Amino acid sequence: MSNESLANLLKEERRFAPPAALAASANVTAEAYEQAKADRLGFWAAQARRLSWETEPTETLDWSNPPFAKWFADGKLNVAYNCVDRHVENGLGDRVALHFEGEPGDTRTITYADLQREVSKAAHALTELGVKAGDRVAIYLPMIPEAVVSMLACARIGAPHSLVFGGFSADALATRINDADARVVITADGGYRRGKPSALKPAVDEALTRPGTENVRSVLVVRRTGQDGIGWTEGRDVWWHDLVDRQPEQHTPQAFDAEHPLFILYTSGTTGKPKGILHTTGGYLTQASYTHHAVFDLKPESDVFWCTADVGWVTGHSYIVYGPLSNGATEVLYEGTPDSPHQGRWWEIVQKYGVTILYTAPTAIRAAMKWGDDIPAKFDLSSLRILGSVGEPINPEAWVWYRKHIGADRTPVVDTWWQTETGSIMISPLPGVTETKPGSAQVPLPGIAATVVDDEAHEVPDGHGGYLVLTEPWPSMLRTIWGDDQRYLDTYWSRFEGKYFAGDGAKKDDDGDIWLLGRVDDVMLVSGHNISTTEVESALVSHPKVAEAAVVGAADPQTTQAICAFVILRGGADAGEEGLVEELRAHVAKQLGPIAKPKRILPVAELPKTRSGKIMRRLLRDIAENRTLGDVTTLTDSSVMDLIQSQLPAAS
Ligand code: 6R9
Repeated sequence: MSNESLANLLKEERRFAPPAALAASANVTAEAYEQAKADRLGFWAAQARRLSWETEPTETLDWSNPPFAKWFADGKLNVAYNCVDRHVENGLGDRVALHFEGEPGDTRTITYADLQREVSKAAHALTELGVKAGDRVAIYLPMIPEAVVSMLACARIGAPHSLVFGGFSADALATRINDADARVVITADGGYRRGKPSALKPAVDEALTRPGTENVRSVLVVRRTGQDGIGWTEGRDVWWHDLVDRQPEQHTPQAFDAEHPLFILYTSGTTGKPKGILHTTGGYLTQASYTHHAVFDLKPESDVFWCTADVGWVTGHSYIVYGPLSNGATEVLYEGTPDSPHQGRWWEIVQKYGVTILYTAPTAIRAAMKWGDDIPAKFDLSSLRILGSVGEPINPEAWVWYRKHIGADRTPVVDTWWQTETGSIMISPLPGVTETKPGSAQVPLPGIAATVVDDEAHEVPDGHGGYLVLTEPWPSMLRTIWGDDQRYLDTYWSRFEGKYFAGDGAKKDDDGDIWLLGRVDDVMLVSGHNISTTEVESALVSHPKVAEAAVVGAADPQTTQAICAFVILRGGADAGEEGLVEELRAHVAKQLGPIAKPKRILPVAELPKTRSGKIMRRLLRDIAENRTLGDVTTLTDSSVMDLIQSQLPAAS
């Protein structure tokens, strides 16, 4: 990426200091950066002591065979014990672990003592099904407490889980079952989506007819919707309430090696078959736990934490299950969508449970902006004290809207950069320390080494752009790609020698703070200039009529690529308004310079997104270049593409 892209840096001068009271009682202060800098491994060894080990590790990092890391290798621990039992033993059995809110409005309150019983029973049930330490279990469930219980039950018996988003197709499920060679699948008859039951079990039945899934001997089925017409294979399928409910409520956890596999989670990437990202036990839990404590300043006795992600996304693994529960948090688990039955549903939940820390994705914030400021204004959101964002670069306008309309212009916003591969948050402000900048993830956390390099792997000076790299191993790093060490080396460690290549473009501003610019595959080349999709999108979103934008480079005979923007307008704006497109083009030119002016701007009603809310620019590129659409299996809603195509002006 050339330095040319720098000319496009959006000028963002707004700054927000941490609230004084928060800073005064913050879990982590500026000192942590100093400590970690002076002794990085000593710092992580100290964080590992946040956990209960059956055998304390004496060794912190074994990097003798890079990039295959071993953290805390001679230590032994049980993850479920750390997330559940130890809190009960510490007298916190009555503390609420999960406030579950189902989409139809049904609720369950699950204390740590309840969770201990449920996880113990589920662990016995899996053992009865023949699951042993090391066997893989696929989990294909809606956002219901059994998803959390299943993950912890697997961890308790050392059986790595592999979650597949409910809503992925039978094909996607079959590929993942096959690759991990899963022995058991945990699913439900269905879940609720937008007020209606939506079946899950039929996809499992179909997946299990595909070659390569023969080793699945049992399917454990939760009854959630009670819907009819659920197929049943005798001898293979078993109801959760028949098997789990009759198990003993006590279960003795066994300690596993720190490097014992904890889970596999598939990321689709842009090409090729999905990559099974492997995470292990001690290092993963150390960093998930520490980052949750540090970035969200969690006070377990008084906070109510809510991460809106699906458990099938890494964000759900680390910040619904392992981080919060290892810290003894009280949290909300919500099954449904933000707009069902009304567009204020999330804010109603914040009010109802007194949520103090909210962690969500830019896509949800931009949707709320589109629906209008008056909706959150109807609810009491005064319990909130910290807001987090993850999943995509957050446009400065969306950041400021989030702080103002959800956080009453009072709460810090922490923009957290990380990946399935990194396991936990890597780059983020600390809410009691960092003066925040809208749109920037800013600084690597204590103990994390990240920077921006140029094509030749040289660190760029402040004020320049390039590629984001991680220069030292970290505890929750992926250990490999399941079954494919070579692909692990090729994908992450071959681009820049000795450095982890994250696949994201980034730049450092004049203060050395990091700004993420989107996936490098998405960077556009226009008349010899590299232009980041993120910056053009942020410029568009800074126009009062635009709620959301997705920008792609489409092949162009004159300029190599031409910028093509798809925009969703804010509530009230009219897509047919005369001169609107010209007004938006001029706005981008003014913000970023004429080179970044989109050639085409197309107002649309929806954008194609993955289940975790990321815009699938690859599909928009197919549209912009009049190609047949590529793989749409990881799309939330495939009808979106038909909708967009039907809205396009003919042969423009
Ligand atoms: C946690 C998660 C990882 C990719 C990552 C980057 C994008 C995530 C971001 C962000 C800018 C942030 N990403 N957080 N970009 N700012 N705060 O999202 O994991 O689903 O594996 O995606 O998401 O492009 O490389 P995953």
